[in-house]
Amino acid sequence: MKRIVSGIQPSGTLTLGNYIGAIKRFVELQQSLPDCEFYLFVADLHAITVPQEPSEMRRRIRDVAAMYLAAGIDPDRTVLFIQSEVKEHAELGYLLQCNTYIGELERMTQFKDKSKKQEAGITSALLTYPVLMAADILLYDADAVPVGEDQKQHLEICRDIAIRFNNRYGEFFTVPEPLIPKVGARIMDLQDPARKMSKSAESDKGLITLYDDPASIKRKIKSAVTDSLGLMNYDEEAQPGLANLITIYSVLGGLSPEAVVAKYQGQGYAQFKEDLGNLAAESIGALQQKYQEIIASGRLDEILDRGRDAAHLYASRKMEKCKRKIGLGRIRK
Ligand code: AQP
Repeated sequence: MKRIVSGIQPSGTLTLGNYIGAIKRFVELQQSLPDCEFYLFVADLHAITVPQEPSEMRRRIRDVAAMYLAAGIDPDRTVLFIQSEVKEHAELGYLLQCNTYIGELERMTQFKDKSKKQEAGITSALLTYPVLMAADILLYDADAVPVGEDQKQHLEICRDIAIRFNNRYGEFFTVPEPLIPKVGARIMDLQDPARKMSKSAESDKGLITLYDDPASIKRKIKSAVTDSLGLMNYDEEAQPGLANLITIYSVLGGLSPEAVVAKYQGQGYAQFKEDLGNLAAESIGALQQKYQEIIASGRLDEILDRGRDAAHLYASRKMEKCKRKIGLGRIRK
């Protein structure tokens, strides 16, 4: 049976970018692929590669798990768990580090970007982040990993690590394929369309969070940077701000970008922005309502306990075999 694995870090307040590029996509895959198994986790070990306030992060871990369920993840079809509760992630991460080169990690765009932003010391874990991500995926023999465009490079290094390990020790890890959506793989910052919308951004002006109220959502879309051409086109090069808004409309409204352009052809941007503001406020409002229901239901811990146990069962078996392949441990006489 094919297996699909993905995760999100509780490193900030979830954004519309996380929803469109990852969460919504995962829900759609779960609905459209009844023959696949799904593993989904809250990547708290990844989040601490940069400084986090402990109490804030503990709250966010629950929030991310609840938001997955609010978006439509079915806990009976998906193993939903917290990464740090399955110790094999860190354990395999170390073993894979022994098969990864510093040079290839230093080339990672996200490492370069994040280390530039850090004022204080850059942790070694920020550099080895992609190796832990490879462990998250290879531990469960994932066939496919749904991610946004920004994670494509990390998935390529995961594939390289798996192939290298298999060449050295014999076929062992499944080499995963990235599943990147055609539309919505990279939602950009509303104030700076050259930068992706990121939950750890310094200012929240250019990002819509999944906890924003309707008035803020509409205001942020109204003040989103576009251009002075006044022409309704889907052109990411010449009109990146507008193209980003068209992408958001397209995904939330279930229309192709071309259909959105046709719908607003000949009109100024104001009407389009107003309608998009309403659409986004409605979509996020519905998500928030479901989120409140999940929190109120008191089911979250039971779902996460069940997920942890199922993930651990799979991961511990894989880990034991992996150690044997490498030659760790003793021969029993
Ligand atoms: N702007 C985006 N557009 C589309 N997809 C996105 N993703 C993130 N931002 C966008 C996808 O969301 C998932 C979550 O990734 P993550 O939490 O592991 O880390 P990230 O990719 O680094 O996400 P952020 O929001 O930018 O977090 P910070 O600020 O902490 O680095 C991934 O599938 C990602 O592709």
